[in-house]
Amino acid sequence: MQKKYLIISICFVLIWTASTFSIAIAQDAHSQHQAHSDGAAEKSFKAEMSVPDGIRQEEPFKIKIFIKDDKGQNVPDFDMFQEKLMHLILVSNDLGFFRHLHPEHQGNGYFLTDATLSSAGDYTLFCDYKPAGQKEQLSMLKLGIKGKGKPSDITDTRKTEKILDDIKVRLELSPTTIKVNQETMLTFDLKQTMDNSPVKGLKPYLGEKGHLVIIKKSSVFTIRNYIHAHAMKGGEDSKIEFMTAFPEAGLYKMWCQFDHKGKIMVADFWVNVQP
Ligand SMILES: [Cu+2]
Repeated sequence: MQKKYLIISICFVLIWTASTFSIAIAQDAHSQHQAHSDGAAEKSFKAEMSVPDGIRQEEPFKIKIFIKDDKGQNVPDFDMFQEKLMHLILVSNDLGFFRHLHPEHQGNGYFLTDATLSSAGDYTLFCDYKPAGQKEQLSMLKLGIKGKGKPSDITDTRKTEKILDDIKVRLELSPTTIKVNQETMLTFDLKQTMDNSPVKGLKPYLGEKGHLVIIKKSSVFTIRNYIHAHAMKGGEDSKIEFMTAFPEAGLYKMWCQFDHKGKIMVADFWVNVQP
C-alpha cells in the first residue's frame, strides 16, 4: 500500500514538473503575448549545434544548428516572425559580449551562420524559432573557448546613459524601481549629442521601432533568464518604449537595438529587479 502511494506521488511530481516546465517555456518564448489556447497538443522541439573544434578568438567560424522534433526528426518548415526564420542571441556568460544573428535556413531544419567570439570563455546561445504552425520556441545552446577570458563585464546599474557615435541614449524606467512580476515601462530616449535635440532618421529594425533582449545574470542560465520584448507602436519618434515584466528578482542586462540611418546600434544597460 505504501509502495503504491509512493509511486503515485512520484508520478504526480513528474507530471507537475513537466507541466510547470512547459508553462515556463511558453511564457519565456511568448513573454509579450497571451498564451494561445487552440486546444492542439503542444509539441516540443530541440536545437542541436555543431561547431568546428578549436574555435579561436577573433576568428570567424560556422555555427550549424539543427532543429528537431520530439521524435528526433528534422523540422522541415518554419514560419517567419520579426522578418526572420531564426533569431540567435549569442552572449558571453558574464553578459559582456552580445551578438544578434540570423542563421539562414539551408533546408530540412538545418540553419547556418557565421560568428566570431571576442575572447576565451563560456558563451550561451538563445535560439528563437517557429516551426510551421507552432508556437515560438526558445532553445539554449552552449559553446566556449578554452583559456583566459577578458575581465568580467562590470555590473553597474547606476549607469543610465550611453553615447553611441553622435547619439546619447538615456534609459528611463517607470516605475523607477523595478519589482519582480510588475509591468515596467522601459524607455530608450535618443538625443543628438551635439545639441540635445531628438534624434531623427530612425528606421524600423526587424519590423519594429527597436528590438530588446534582456538576460538575467546567472551562474547557470535557463530559458527563464531570457526575455524578448517588443517595441510599443506610436509615441515620439526618438523614444523607443517597451513594456515588460521580470519573472525573477536579480540583476539583468538589456540590449536595445535600433536602426539609425542604416546602422544598427546597440545600447546596453544593467538593471536591478527587486523582490
Ligand atoms: Cu533577430
